[in-house]
Amino acid sequence: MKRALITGVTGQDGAYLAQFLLKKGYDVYAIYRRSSTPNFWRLQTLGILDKIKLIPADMADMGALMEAVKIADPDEVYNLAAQSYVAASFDQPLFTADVDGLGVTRLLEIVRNYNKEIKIYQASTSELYGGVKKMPQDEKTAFIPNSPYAAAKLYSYHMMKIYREGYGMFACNGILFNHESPLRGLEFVTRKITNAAARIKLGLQKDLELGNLDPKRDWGFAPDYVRCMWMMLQRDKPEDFVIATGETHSVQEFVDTTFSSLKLNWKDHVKINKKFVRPLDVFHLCGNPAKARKELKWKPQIKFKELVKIMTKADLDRWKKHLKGETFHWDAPNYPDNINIYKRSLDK
Ligand code: NAP
Ligand code: F7E
Repeated sequence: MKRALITGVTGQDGAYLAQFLLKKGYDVYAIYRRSSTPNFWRLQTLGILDKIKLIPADMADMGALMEAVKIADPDEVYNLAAQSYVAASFDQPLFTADVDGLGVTRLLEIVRNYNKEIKIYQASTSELYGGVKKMPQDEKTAFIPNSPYAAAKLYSYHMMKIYREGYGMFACNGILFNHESPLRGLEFVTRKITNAAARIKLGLQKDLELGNLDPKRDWGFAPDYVRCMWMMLQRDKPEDFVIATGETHSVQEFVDTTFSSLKLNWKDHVKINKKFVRPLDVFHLCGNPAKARKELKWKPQIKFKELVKIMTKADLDRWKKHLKGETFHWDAPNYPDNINIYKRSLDK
């Protein structure tokens, strides 16, 4: 049985990837952050919390990370942990650099010392192309990061390449364009829109405040993208891949498509609030996934319109059930009793 170690398992991608690997028969280990309020709602929603072996660790804590790698003794490591919210990276640039940048070097050093045969996937990002004018962007496009988040991810992108070329390690960057789902965090623009539109439709909310409506993104569906992470590690040769749909749409188009699908006029509800405008934004992203299509035989199954439909329906259904008195995992964050959290004192 293959063993995988996932960092960032409580996030959108981590949850879908864990589900995917469990279905493939993997023994799934994962690190999670010990916080005052547990954050297992995605794993609970997918019904897989009790199937994952959880190890408390933080990307900033080298010792705990080292212990996690030893306990998991993995064939594959998927590094998805990050301070992933671009806007927050302007408020916390040093923390972002530590976790998203240095955290990757910590992991690489640990793997290099422990077992150089372990394959590592790094969650790189289309944000590396922040200021690029050329469309579409591919693996050969030069990077122009436009945020502390992107700068930290650019550092880790290069560290992956340096360890691959310098030490012969199987280290790959997946340069993933935006990908969304009903499990997307509520502060990201897509989920903020579908959640608010559903609430407005049901009379639970009146308005939705957004920042800049002009930026364009290449939005795909998260489950399609985690499949690709795995595919990258099944090859004989480690390489970096752009993962995208090849289509681009503005924030305003996302708003319009969502509200129209609920028979609402977005102009009656959307207000602009400068609070959500970033010091420096990224205006036009569109990826060219030709290399992934050719070499991994990967292609996205869900594109823009279907994505909006899936997310809007999930939020509408949830709020309808909420109105009937149903509760959800994310309403009641508790550490359930029946999960496999590794305890040093007991297990050693
Ligand atoms: P997400 O939902 O924000 O999840 C981030 C995960 O990282 C969470 O599990 C979080 O734990 C964990 N984390 C944060 N800081 C940590 C730390 N110091 N130590 C250990 N864990 C930490 O992000 P996502 O959308 O799933 O994205 C996954 C990865 O892909 C991220 O690295 C992101 O930067 C990158 N990426 C995402 C996209 C996208 O469109 N989704 C595109 C390109 C790249 P808590 O639950 O405790 O906060
Ligand atoms: O913003 C604009 C905002 O926060 C998209 C992360 O997963 O994808 C994500 O980063 C656009 C930006 O995602 C609001 O200014 C307008 O131009 O949903 P977002 P992001 O910044 O593209 C990349 C690939 C990652 O790697 C990241 O980890 O929407 N926008 N008004 C707004 N954005 C937010 N969040 N909230 C607004 O009210």
